[in-house]
Amino acid sequence: MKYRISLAVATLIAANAAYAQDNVLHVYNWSDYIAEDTLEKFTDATGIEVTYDVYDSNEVLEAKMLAGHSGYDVVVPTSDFMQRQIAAGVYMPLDKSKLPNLANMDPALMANAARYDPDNEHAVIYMWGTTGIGYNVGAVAERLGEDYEVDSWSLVFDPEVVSKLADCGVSMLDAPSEMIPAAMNYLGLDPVSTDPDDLKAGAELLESVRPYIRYFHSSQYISDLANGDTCVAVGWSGDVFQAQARADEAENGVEIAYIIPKEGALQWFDMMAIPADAPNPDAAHAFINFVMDAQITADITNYVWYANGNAASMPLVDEEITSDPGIFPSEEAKANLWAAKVNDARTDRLITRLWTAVKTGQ
Ligand code: N2P
Repeated sequence: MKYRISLAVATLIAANAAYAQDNVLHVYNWSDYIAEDTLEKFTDATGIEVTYDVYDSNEVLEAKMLAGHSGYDVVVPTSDFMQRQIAAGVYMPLDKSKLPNLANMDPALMANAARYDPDNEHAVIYMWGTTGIGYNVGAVAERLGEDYEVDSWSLVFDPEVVSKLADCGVSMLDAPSEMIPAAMNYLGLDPVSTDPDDLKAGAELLESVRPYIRYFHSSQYISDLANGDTCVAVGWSGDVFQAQARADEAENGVEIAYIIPKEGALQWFDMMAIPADAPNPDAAHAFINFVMDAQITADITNYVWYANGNAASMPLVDEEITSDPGIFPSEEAKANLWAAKVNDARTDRLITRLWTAVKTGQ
């Protein structure tokens, strides 16, 4: 009798272990990019446990995807990087029969994303935003004067201006494919040009302001801006708004603002995709479908302050967010936004080389 009970128990444990294994989803997403309760709600709804890791760089994600066997089921590349990764066979086609919430997505935005992934075969929009400038209103006014209008990339690219801000801390994204084009655009060059001379000119501009930059990093600036440890950051729209929200909450007297500079800015789309070798593609589809629920996506936008591609979620997004031109740019600002193009390998190598020189100052 004793034996039979323990056998039953052993069988149960084994079955449970197998079930637990099947019911784990591995997500790899950008840092500061999800609501506090999204994963818990997903587990409650599906019984699938989630392991969640974060990154703050497309290059880091790309290296993992190209190496393969990442163990992830859902990842979130930016669309231009994704296009190259799709070409390398990194992602599986989505099974749209498992994604009924696709009906919630904004057709115009999905058509935009389809420029990188025809028919949206491999990915759906997670969030989108711009790469602009976050700044501490008081600290900047103190150094440049109350009347100085912060509306231009000159804040970080004009040595005369940025040198006056160096003491309060200026940071830039460690994102070569975004920073060099921003510099090119400021110089009046086409930001998506792949002409090596244009790229070099952008890098030279960055090198000229390098002495005034405290650091290059793509996630640390949120808390630094919020705490008043830095005063200017080239950063991603929602991250700057998160810094603003944190400062407001802390009531520390720090006022953070975000601008899309008048010369224009990069507009990017981050996409949910499933690696071709994902261990649990069923759970991955379940997760992507869950995120496309109108309320779930609205909850994420309301927490991370990024625009999404989900039309059905819009009525559920806080008015404070939908009415903010830093998050949903005006028609005028939209005309100046540019979209990244996928780079060929040669251009990519040049950008990497130039960026190393910018960062190390040699
Ligand atoms: C979230 C940053 C996501 C924007 N912290 C980069 N595409």
